Amino acid sequence: MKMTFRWYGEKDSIPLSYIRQIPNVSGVVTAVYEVPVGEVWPLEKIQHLKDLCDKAGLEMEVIESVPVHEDIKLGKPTRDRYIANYIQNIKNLGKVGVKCICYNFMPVFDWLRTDLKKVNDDGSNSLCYCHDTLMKLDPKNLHLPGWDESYSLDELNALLDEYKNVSHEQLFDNLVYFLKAIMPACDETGISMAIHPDDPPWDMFNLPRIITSKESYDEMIRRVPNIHNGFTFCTGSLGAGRNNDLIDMAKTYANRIYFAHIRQLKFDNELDFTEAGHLTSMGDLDIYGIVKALVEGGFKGYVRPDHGRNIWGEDGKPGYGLYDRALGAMYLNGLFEAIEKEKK
Ligand code: DNO
Repeated sequence: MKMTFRWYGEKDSIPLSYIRQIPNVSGVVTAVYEVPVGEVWPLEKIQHLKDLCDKAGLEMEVIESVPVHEDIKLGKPTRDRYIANYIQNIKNLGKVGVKCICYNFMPVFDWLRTDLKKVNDDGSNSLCYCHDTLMKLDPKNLHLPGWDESYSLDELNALLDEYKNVSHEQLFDNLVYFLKAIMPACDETGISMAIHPDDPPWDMFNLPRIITSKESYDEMIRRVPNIHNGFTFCTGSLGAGRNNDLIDMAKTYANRIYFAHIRQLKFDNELDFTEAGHLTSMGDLDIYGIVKALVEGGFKGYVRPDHGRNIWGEDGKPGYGLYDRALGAMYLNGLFEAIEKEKK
């Protein structure tokens, strides 16, 4: 396992020098942010990021994310141009030693939360999800906390209309089409693709969501068995699906999980949740059991502590402050060390 930490590039308020001081963190997970979705990332920009990481003594082996253009998800005739760009991105990233690309296939929206600063009993604050609140929102006039409003309302409306005719099966077919097209570039560069699950793992605003469960994992591997087709195992995303058995999934797919996002949830009721500190006893996910299942299954991927709370007066980027994620990294370091030693 390699412990990593997400870094939002030069605009991140957390400098690489601080990340370097978190014990056992060997590298950062980052991306080129200023290029529009679907376009090719200039090699100079990638190289610049890599140079910054090198200088800080950190690896840059994981990219999160190379986003997938909506035309690819919609299966539009224009998708082939965007897939060609994606392939070029894979090749360019391969040139600087990237080994893993995290991406998602969620239509229109990425992760969704309704409150980014819910105050906890201990005075820290967390991201949380309240289903009723979300359902009361009008998707056509949406201003969601934490969601970068990269679409104008008109664009958003047009996009939502286009998805009206896309079923779950079609969306899955479009994912398979995309994966089959990019696998040769992955074979050539050795880069593994790691799909991030849908967060939360159910349909949103009538938009289909397809990476939600063990069945989705089975289907992905069945349809694209290439070894470079794998997963970002995000415990918080999958864990919100109350029926998902994360320990079983971790054990079964340990060799296909190239990247693990590990975080904790506290269930508020059947659908709602609040993000909690990483420790098993702070929430409803058995973080110890999950790490044990990964280790015992032979997991050799990258790990990062996922969303942290804001603690110690920090007012960090929602989910991505320094302190609680650093504590999370240390907790996970301890779990991995103990379980790996026991295994030996
Ligand atoms: C949220 C993140 C996601 C993730 C993308 C991957 O905190 O885990 O935004 O980066 O879904 O493509």
